[in-house]
Amino acid sequence: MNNSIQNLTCPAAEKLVQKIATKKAHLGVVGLGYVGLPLAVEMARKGYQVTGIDVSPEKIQRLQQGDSYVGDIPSATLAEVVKSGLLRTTTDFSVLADLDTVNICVPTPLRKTGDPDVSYIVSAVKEIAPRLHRGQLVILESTTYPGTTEELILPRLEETGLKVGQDFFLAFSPERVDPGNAQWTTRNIPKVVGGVTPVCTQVAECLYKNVLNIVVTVDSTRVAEMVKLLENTFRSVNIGLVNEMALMCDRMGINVWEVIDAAATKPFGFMPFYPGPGLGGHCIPIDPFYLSWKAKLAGFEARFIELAGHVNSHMPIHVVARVTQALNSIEKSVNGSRLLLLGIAYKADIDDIRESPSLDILALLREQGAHVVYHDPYVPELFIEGEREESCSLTPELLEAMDCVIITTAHKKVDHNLVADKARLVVDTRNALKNRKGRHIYRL
Ligand code: SAJ
Repeated sequence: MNNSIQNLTCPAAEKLVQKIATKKAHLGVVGLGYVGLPLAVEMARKGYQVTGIDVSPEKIQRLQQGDSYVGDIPSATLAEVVKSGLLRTTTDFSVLADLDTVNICVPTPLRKTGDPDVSYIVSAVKEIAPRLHRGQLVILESTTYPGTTEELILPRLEETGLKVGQDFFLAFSPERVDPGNAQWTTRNIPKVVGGVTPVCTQVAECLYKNVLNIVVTVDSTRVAEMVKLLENTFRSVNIGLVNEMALMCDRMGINVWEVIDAAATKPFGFMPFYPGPGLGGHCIPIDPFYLSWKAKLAGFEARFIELAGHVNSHMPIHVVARVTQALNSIEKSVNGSRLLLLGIAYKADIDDIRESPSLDILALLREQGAHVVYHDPYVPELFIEGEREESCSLTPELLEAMDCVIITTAHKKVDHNLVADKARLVVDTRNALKNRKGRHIYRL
């Protein structure tokens, strides 16, 4: 029981803190994806009555059967909290009227125009607002531009006549879930949170302190929103830098991988990033553009973000140029060549293909007339423009039949030495072959 929040000047806040501290609060999570479901399960495992709400009947059905669709939550763990009755899930938003706290964990993608798509947040708030009641805490967790909580959510909630910081409480807390990371989990990743008012921050802090290990409070929702964008822009810009280093080293005949490994021996002031075929995933390629979009509205051009985006999005084209160069060495054109793409997922040892640069490379090679098949042990099948494709078995015969093999994602369970032994040509965009030598091996 953790009610180390003292001197609250607001009776409704005092009451909510007491309910949280004594585990009598009924907690809610809207959006049961890779962020919301682990949070809901963590809350239930701490003994709270939790209601998870999602718009997908299929998801709710699977959850009610204790069948997890999120890799980080084993079905056994899910089944335990479902069976105990502590975690209930539904598509019915009317339950919001009975909830003391609501965490919003919905997607925040980009539109085709490159502008932020906050429609999922707006939809969630439209369900919350009419059911908002005195003493309720609402926390947005979806990654978004600074100002979203106070410009998009706050007005819609205060239209009810209830006053923030007095009747209800509103905060922002960036999600930091790293799917597949066994060391850093929802429970032990430090949780940053900032409220619209100091009381909002204190109430939100109380909730997280009773569910998670470490809570870091900041002064406002805007600071909390910006924290996440700095974290992911940091990655995007540094990946862009190292991709540009790769292009530079290629032009200068220097092995960039060796350079990075040697630089990484510096025990301070350096953090290694690695070149790759481009930027995949639903965070890093997207989050920085939420920031640059908002900065532009403030009359500021976020040049690092734009430049990193340009460099990173160019990498698939560079990979295709490497493939062309390799095929030329055996007097083959891309057109008509037989190619194997090794790895479709956007990063190693996961099955997520969202924004994967492998898909861009596949499309570019096919546009040039190549016959491309793929192998990815985590992606057994793929649908491209409605056409279903299957992952080929990685056999010596398959490798020997290819004109060139392109390693785009270096899954640990793939035998890359077999590839180097059997393939006529290899374009290795991930240094999966490490120090293997051979005239048939081309690196980024
Ligand atoms: N990538 C490189 N070179 C690198 C690192 C990554 O090319 O040195 C590529 C990856 O192949 C991938 C993309 O960038 O295509 C993104 O990779 P990522 O390692 O950043 O992984 P993500 O997208 O799963 O990012 C998540 C983020 N977590 C959240 O947003 C909550 C990010 O903040 C984490 O730092 C990251 O996981 C992580 O550390 O694994």
